[in-house]
Amino acid sequence: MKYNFLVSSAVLALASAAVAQAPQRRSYDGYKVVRLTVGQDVAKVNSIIDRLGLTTWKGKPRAGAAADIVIPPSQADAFAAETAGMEAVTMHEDLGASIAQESTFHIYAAGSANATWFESYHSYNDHVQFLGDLQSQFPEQSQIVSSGKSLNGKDITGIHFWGKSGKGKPAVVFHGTVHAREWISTMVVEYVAHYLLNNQDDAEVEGFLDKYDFIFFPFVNPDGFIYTQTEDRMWRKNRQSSSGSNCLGHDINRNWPYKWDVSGGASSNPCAEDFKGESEGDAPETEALSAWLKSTQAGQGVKLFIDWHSYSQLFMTPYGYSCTEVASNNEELQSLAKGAAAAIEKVHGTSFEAGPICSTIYKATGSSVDYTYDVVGADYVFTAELRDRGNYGFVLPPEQIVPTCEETYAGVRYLLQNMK
Ligand code: 0X9
Ligand code: ZN
Repeated sequence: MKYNFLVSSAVLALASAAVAQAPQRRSYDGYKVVRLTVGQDVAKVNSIIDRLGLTTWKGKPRAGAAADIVIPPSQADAFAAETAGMEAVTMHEDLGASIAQESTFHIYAAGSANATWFESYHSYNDHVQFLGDLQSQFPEQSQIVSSGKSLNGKDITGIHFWGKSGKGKPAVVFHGTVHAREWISTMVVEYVAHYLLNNQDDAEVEGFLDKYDFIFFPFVNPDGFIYTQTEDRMWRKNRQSSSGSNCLGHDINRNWPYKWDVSGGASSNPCAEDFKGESEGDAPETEALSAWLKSTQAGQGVKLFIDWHSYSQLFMTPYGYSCTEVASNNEELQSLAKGAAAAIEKVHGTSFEAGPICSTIYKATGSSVDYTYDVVGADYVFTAELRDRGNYGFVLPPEQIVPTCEETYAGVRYLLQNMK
């Protein structure tokens, strides 16, 4: 059974009286999302974006790249006129309609943490219930953990699981939903947990669980995620205020206390999507997670860390803060990233590019990967941008959740098979 989380209150009432109606979110009805080929016209594209007051999904336009631009109905004609003759493809004809379709969640019956979960997106409360249910299906081999509290006091909930050999082994740590709107990352982290726990009769999976502990946090940014379901589907940051500004939100992936001050990889403007925060580590989420990672490293050790994002289909390695600094085990990291990308592609033909963050996507300072690699000292550190490459972007249709999870598991499996 399904209910539309936001649009159809009648269906909602029929489906289950116990499900509260969510407040109306910001409307994106009639908004288009267009991928514009920038080429060498960076200044021109920037000027169009600024003059028409548009937003972009993947940072500022860069030469030789594409810009994914969100256009309200009121600016559609002006945008078409200004970009006449330029190469452009429409990603969403009507972003509001795409969001409505994506927000048709299956009803989750408590206690039923099975594979049908991955057929739709879900509310935050259902996610917490699902994780608890998954844990209670494996009470001897798992526990629910918290790495601390979000700004609004939500636990950063994780599931820690291990095999028959018991806990305390080197940890595989996953982070999902760092950026609130990247819903597919939540599903992927949960899928890998669900898959490993439910496939222990497979000798390979049993071997993985005998070798490592797995500690997965599907929501690094619970407040932001809730906000995408109640107020604005396109929200990215946490919900933190900054002195002297009315804009909210610190970008958790620019706030980690390492190389935070290096210029050119984050914004100092509280209104920007990549606002670094007022001081390093001032986001409660970053503060909690950085301390948690350090203490986990000091205890059982962190073998593998992956920060899951979307979209662009990239499998990346340190560093983000510098395009010239090279990770000390870079050769091995590149070989693993390339191997993971190849394994992913084999499943459904989805091709991923592999390489260091700074040269593969862009310079990013204060990011989780650089901190976890250099300060924590984890052995293998990656960040991935999941599907797609720009057909749907952040609003990935629910039909793509399962295939995305399946191929991502193949990438994870490659790493688990090949790490030393
Ligand atoms: O800008 C980012 O933080 C990441 N892209 S996203 O569209 N998902 O926001 C890329 C930065 C590299 N990733 C990490 N350093 N983890
Ligand atoms: Zn992201």
